[in-house]
Amino acid sequence: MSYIQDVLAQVERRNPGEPEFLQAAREVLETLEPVMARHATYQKARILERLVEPERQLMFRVPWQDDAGEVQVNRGFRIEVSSAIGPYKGGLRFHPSVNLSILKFLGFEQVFKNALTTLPMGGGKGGSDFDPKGKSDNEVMRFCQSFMSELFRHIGENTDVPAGDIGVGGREVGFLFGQYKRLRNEFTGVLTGKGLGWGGSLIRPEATGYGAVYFAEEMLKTRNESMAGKVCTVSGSGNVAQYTVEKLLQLGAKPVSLSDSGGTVYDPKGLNEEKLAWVMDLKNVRRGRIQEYVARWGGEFHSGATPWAIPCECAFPSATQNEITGTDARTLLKHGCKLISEGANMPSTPAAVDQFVSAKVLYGPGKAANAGGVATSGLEMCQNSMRLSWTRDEVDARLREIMVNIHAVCHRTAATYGQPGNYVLGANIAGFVKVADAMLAQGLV
Ligand code: NDP
Ligand code: 2IT
Repeated sequence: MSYIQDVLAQVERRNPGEPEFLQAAREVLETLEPVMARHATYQKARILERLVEPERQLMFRVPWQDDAGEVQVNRGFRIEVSSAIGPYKGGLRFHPSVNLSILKFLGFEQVFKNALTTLPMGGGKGGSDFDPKGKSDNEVMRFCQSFMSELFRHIGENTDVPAGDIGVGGREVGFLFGQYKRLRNEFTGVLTGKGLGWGGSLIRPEATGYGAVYFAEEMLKTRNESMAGKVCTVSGSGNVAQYTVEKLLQLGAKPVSLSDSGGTVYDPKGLNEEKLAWVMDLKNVRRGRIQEYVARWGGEFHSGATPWAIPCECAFPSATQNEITGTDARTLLKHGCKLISEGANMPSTPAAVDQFVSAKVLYGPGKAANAGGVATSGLEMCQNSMRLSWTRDEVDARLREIMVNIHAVCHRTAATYGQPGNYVLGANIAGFVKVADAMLAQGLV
């Protein structure tokens, strides 16, 4: 068995019952064969064995009281995977499916993604199995206060800087920040995704979706094409999906779908600014279901379905992990889909990734394509440190430049390692080398 397969076998033995973490570890490690072969020092220093073991994993009880006065108990987590190139950085996810495996996969991916941004951020992830759906604002506040009453002792602006992810948006970051400030008696940039009036950055809400489209544009340029006129499917209808649609519209593309856990809306006429504004109100204010779109704007609702059976030229998975199966990938390719830019983290199953890579379509894996969100979090940290705020145009220009650079480094690295156009290989190797070299320089830690 090869060295990498040995390491993976050990990861499998030591992390039973963690399928998502094993999937992420396998996906990264298997593309590192050529770099391990060229740099014997990485193997000697056991860089891979160290990276698959988070520096620290925190699990804690989160008791809170619901509006009926009943006591509820959830589980809280923070997985601090690597501080090799900066403070731990990564989002918090509140969703009933959250468990150790999901957060370890997200934290592991985050390490390489953050390295690709070129900003000084290590990797981590956290969250809870708390479900914000159907909860009152007061219940969400009490939960966030209880969650932060334990988390505060482990984080800090130079230690670990959480942000949002699924189920954690501006409302939750506000409640979390308020409780941190109260417990520590200090106003610092300990969280990103803050409100604009209290330390947030312009463009942070837009950044992940905008970034995924900027990355797509760069991939298309390698084939002398542009987004204009392209029919695009988008999954999800939360933060990432909404701003993906906004940027697609700005570039003259035609987004035709959105989804949530109830199913998919297909609008063959395409979304427009007015329809998107209505969706933003539905999802961010009224907190309703995407199915309601059809009654207001027409189109079809495909109950319980994902958007991947809808013919498209470009696909933007922006909901959750493993939302594109091998069968979905086959259908997408059969319909002529030539670009997939992942706004979500690990939305394609290994079978889907294999098909995209062997079909040589433009496939931008999440750790590259959705890095705009955390990159702009890095820009928020930078503004907080300087006690300054940049303009919208300035932050957007920096985000754009970062995405262009991530594309360039992934593209170049793939070519250097003999697989031009393979962004999976390019992203994994480029992210890994930066972290591995920092680990070598810092000794055995
Ligand atoms: P939101 O909570 O704002 O939206 C999530 C969307 O995905 C909702 O429409 C939700 O539907 C849907 N969804 C979530 N889980 C499932 C599921 N198990 N099955 C079907 N649909 C589901 O989250 P974000 O938009 O922030 O995150 C979306 C993805 O992007 C995630 O993979 C996240 O990790 C990734 N990401 C987010 C970044 C950010 O800055 N926010 C940065 C980089 C990546 P429903 O409401 O019905 O659950
Ligand atoms: O997956 C991700 O990159 C995020 N959820 C954003 C993390 C961050 O710290 O902004």
